[in-house]
Amino acid sequence: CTSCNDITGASTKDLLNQDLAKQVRTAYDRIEDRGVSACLFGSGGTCCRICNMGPCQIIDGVEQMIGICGATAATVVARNFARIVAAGTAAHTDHAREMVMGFIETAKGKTPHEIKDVEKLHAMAETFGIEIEGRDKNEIALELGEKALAEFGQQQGTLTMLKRAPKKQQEIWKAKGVEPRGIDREVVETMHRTHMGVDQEYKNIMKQAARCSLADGWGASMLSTELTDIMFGTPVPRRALIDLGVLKEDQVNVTVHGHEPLLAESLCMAAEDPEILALAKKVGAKGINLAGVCCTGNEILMRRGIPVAGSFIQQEMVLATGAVEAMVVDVQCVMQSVAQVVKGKHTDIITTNYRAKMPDAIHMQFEEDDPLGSAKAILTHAINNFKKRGDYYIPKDNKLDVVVGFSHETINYMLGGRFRKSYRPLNDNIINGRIKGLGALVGCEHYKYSDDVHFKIAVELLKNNVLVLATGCAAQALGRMGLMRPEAAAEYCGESLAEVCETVGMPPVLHVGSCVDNSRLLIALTAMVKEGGLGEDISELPACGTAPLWMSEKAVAIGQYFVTSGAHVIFQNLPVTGSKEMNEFITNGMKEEYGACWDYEEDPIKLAQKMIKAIDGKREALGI
Ligand code: BF8
Ligand code: SF4
Repeated sequence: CTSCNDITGASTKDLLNQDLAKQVRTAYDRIEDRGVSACLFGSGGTCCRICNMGPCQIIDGVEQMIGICGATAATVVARNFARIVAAGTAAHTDHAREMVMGFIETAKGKTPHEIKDVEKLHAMAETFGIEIEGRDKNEIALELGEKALAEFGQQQGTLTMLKRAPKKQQEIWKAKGVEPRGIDREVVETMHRTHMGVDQEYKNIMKQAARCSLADGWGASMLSTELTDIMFGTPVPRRALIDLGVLKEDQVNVTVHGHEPLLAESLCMAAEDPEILALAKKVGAKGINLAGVCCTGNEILMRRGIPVAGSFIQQEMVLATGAVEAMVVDVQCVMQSVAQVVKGKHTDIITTNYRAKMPDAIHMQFEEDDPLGSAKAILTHAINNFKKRGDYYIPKDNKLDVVVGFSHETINYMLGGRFRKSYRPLNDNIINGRIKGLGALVGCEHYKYSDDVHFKIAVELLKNNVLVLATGCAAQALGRMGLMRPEAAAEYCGESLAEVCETVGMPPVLHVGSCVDNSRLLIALTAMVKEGGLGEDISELPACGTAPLWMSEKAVAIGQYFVTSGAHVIFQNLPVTGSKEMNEFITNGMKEEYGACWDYEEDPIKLAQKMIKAIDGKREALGI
């Protein structure tokens, strides 16, 4: 397949060269088969199918090519963009809601989980104005959980965690009228305002897109990260392995794919259960090998050091090995093709969430009131498949060492030292120029571009002494390419950044977590502002973000909340180019409103250079 020329991942190449994988049709084949290039109206954001007078394809500046209803290119592009943000926010919101509800059940003692991080519980209680003196951790957690849950359905006021942002940022949001009132409300209002014949002023639509995205970043995603940390533990640095080679020949391989860690954590606990282990031994397996895929993979990698078998573009490859007894999935980023890849193999795809079913998969509902029971039933099913395993191929040599677990607390601790947790040393290193700035590499992967885009961007940044923070599938891609080993600092960094990494003993690319964990970056950036010396809000920091290979609507919601929070963001493309006005607003006008704007650049090296230029600009403005 021609697009395979763009595959640089050694494990994927190795696997696709095996006879057993040649019978499998993957996304690489489907891209080639389609033979049609992307629709220009769709790519430019000017296809409107919001009402049944359309679909209308709009051409900017051509009178005959406005919508039947009169909608202009700017209106259509803004509406489509806002709906992407709403869908991305909805995905994070539903995920977060599940985590908060699981947290409440845990506080009530109704799950096998417990409140692990009491320090963080107390910090969150303080943010929410909850009394902690003389109270039991579960009592505090219950009140926190209920207050957090109320933020989803809240109709008036503002979200509690907005006050964690730098003061100046909060004032900007207040002045612009974009403080979210309630998490669900902003998603619903965005959908309403982009219905036919409602909001038809593109800047006003974009104002709601900003408010909705803040409900994601400083609302849903942040609640999810914080409460998940309190319940399952805040990540600390640990060594682990990544890539297809983590599958094991002599064990029952169960891959966990999706997003919500309630399922994955329960599977981790069930996999240690003596009864389950005895069952595995009975079928001749040496044990159960749990491995993650996509963001669920990131969650259990960060907190438990469970290996990651593959990222988004590797989900079909994981199954094409023929060595997986079951792939257990919940929500988001699961390709429907996975059920087809396993046809004729012993592997089962097990869906577990009533929201997300799939033809040719088995559904075993994950019961929230009996998580361990559900997890054991799923593992028992997988164990029973072990003896049916036929031909398989594991690219054994393809597994890389990674050091992961860089939560905001870890960065604070590692750079500040055991007795003086602080961002001071990081700020000082930026001020003295050893670290030029921070580059966030986040988001997905897809098949349109070569799969070493993340690597190329990261290497260019590191060479120029920009420290890289990564989340999502981008983080997994960088791990697979060897950039999460401490030794990589000497190999790839400019001299002064290498020195800092070597002194601290950290890799030059820090794995910060899953996609909801981009909220950790908001907290880290805020901590840097509060530490002093780098300006008064996020827009003054020498930092820049990118989600080059964005695939999911969630990535756009993330980009939008970073821009609205003052961070400059560059993607490889965005569906806004069909309207000159919207294009100008997104790449320039937003800067006047929020202190930052979007940009795009297809070429990875040029993209990295744009990031460096943005960082240099901030340094110059700060006079450092
Ligand atoms: O939330 S990075 S492909 S797995 S959307 Fe999906 Fe993109 Fe991966 Fe995680 Ni995030
Ligand atoms: Fe066409 Fe307007 Fe209907 Fe969109 S809302 S499909 S532009 S008529």
